[in-house]
Amino acid sequence: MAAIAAIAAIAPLSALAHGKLESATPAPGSTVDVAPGALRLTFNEALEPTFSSIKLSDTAGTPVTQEKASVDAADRRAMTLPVPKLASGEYKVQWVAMTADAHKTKGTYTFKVK
Ligand SMILES: [Cu+2]
Repeated sequence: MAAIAAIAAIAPLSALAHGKLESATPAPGSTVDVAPGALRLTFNEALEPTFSSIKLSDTAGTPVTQEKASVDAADRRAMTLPVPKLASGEYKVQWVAMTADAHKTKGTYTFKVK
């Protein structure tokens, strides 16, 4: 019962919360053996596709792809970015997330390809 009450108390707050990155593939700060075919970022709330984006660049700041991120139709909290075959090295992910309340949040993280 206490748990249910706690969830009920939290629910209205999370509906108003700003977009927050909950998980990503590859994970922030990780080193992957195999270059990913796509990045997938999952947020705490549904995203507005028009104003949400992912930019992937190498250590020199050069964009790795001109492709645009798309929101997953089956799970609107997730967006994916197809990426070309990545060489070994470090990559920087810059994301912008706009949620249904029109608030924008952004963040940056890196991952490495072995
Ligand atoms: Cu908000």
